[in-house]
Amino acid sequence: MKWIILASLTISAAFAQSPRFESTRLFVKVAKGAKLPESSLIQSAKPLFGQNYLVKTSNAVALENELKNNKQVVKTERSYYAGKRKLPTAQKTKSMDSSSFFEAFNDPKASKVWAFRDASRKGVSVNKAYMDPLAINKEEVIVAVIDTGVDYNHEDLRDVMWSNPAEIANNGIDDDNNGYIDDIHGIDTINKDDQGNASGDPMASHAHGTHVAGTIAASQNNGVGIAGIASNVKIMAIRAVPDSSDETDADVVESFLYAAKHGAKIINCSFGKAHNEGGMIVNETIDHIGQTYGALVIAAAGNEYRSDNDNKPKYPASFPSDYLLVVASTNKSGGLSWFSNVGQNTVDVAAPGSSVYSTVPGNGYSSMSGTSMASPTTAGVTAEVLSHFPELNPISLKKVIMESVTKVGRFEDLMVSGGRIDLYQALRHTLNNYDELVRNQSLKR
Ligand SMILES: [Ca+2]
Ligand SMILES: [Ca+2]
Ligand SMILES: [Ca+2]
Repeated sequence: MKWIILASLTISAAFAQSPRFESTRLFVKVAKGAKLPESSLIQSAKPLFGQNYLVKTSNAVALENELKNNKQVVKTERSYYAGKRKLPTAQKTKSMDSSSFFEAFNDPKASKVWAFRDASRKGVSVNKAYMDPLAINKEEVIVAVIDTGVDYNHEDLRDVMWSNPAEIANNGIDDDNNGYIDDIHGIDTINKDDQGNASGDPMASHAHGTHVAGTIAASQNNGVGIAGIASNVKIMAIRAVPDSSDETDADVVESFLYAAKHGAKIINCSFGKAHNEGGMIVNETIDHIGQTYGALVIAAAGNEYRSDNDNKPKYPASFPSDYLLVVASTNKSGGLSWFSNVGQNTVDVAAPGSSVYSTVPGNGYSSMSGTSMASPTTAGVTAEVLSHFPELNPISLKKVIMESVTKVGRFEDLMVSGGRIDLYQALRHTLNNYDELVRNQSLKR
């Protein structure tokens, strides 16, 4: 499910049933040096990372039982569904008082993105950062949007889409031999071929993912639409969240691995579920891609009306990985959005997520609310910082975002950093502490 405000309406229904899992897929972790055991129940197996496999099977429960006492097998995990939820609808956008603050961009609708305002006006200082830029060359950063797909033909997104350099479009061939045919802008893990491979076309099935992508990276200064927060980002689109919001653990793991292996340094997760059946494979995957590929995962805290994630964990937001930055939502007044979850120990920062104006499919624009929108606001800020300082590893990057927040008194007990992120301050903070940050990174290795 996506973390959108309407989600809370159906939450009790989701808990009423016992959790559903995929009957034809099972995670299997074998002992070091061991091979995957042979079994008539195993149809095929895909190595994931370390000793982890995703196995295609005729019967996941029977295979689970068969492997239970096998000494070569460390553990098995089922691939659970998130549970069906209702999706958000676009809201009417009130006209904004855009005349009273300066604009860094010529995009006609950029003034509707209130997060661009200075901290004193409860935004994250995007305008200020661009009006007073650091004299540093910016490198391109790939940001993966794991969501409902992205309208990669949108007028304000088509120029910022990532393209797989080794793949030739529309020839029906997996040119780069990565297991996906014609994966130009990303993959669609929901539409699978007969062999169970994800399709190569992540076109949007719902407005959610397109909205998330625009917040991060919509083309700046092209005289059209809005401006994204980051200036040198390519969006990798990964469709893993169905319109019924019922994503599976296996698709989430596959999405993380695809994103990291193809160069995404920031991965936005505006989705999650309010239950976990004890599995840790998603957390292990986040650790793996952080350590091996230098990727930082940014996740929405969830929208269960101030529910405390410390006591009622949400996933992936509440996993313990150090490579996870978890985001609550703020409104135009600077306070916590009415729907946003909190967590003194498990939610890291807050960012604008109420009435966020961004791109929707078909060259459209609209407002949406949710921690789903606060997460990409943070992904955009984080990507812009990484563009300036590409040597930062994910741990340092998370640290500077958290240390440079604008403190909000009431947030002290609600999240780790106690404040709202700020692009201008994050860039200055990184510049001022750069030597120390990079030195500490090298000591860690
Ligand atoms: Ca391919
Ligand atoms: Ca091809
Ligand atoms: Ca634009």
